[in-house]
Amino acid sequence: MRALLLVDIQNGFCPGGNLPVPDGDKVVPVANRLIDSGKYQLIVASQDWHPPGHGSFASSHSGKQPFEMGELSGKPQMLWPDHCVQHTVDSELHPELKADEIDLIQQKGENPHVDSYSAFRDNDRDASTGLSDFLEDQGVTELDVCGLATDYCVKFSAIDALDMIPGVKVRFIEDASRGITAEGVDAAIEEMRARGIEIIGSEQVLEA
Ligand code: VGL
Ligand code: ZN
Repeated sequence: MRALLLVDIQNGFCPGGNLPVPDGDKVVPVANRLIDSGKYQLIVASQDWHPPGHGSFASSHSGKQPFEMGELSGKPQMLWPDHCVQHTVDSELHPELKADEIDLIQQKGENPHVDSYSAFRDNDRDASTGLSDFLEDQGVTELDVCGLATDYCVKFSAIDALDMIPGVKVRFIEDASRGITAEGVDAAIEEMRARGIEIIGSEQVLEA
């Protein structure tokens, strides 16, 4: 069974949002074509869902600016602008995303003391969201991953999928994803490829 994981396609990561990914909104029409393709038996979206004052926010660390390194629970942490705060417009899925077709929305990033780039578990790997068990129980053998941002949440989600769902094949859909920096995207793609994740374009899904 083939599933699609749409990572963090939220207002906060699109132009006008609090942590905008360049051209982040451009993934929406591509994601919608994938959703409508009929190629997926299951469609899951992740949603970055931070409480106000989350420890990954620079504003929670005195004297720190966004995009500086800091520390969270004793570990190095990239400090972000306040973003995707629960129940704000910034945290909502992009309004043009075909949300009616999404079977499950997996929220993440609720623990103020640890960041959670992956849709599957916190960065310290202590707490899992339950998504890998759900996908395993559903019999998912092929998982396509795309969304925002390639160099953070998409990469960590794709690699964790491979590590946490027994026997799954994972593909990254490049044109349905955007990253924060060009260098970060190149490194993320290399890392995913090295781990055995196939890098594909949406046309490979649509034309299959
Ligand atoms: C993300 C930074 C902080 C992402 C989430 O969705 O890639 N990046 N929170
Ligand atoms: Zn976040």
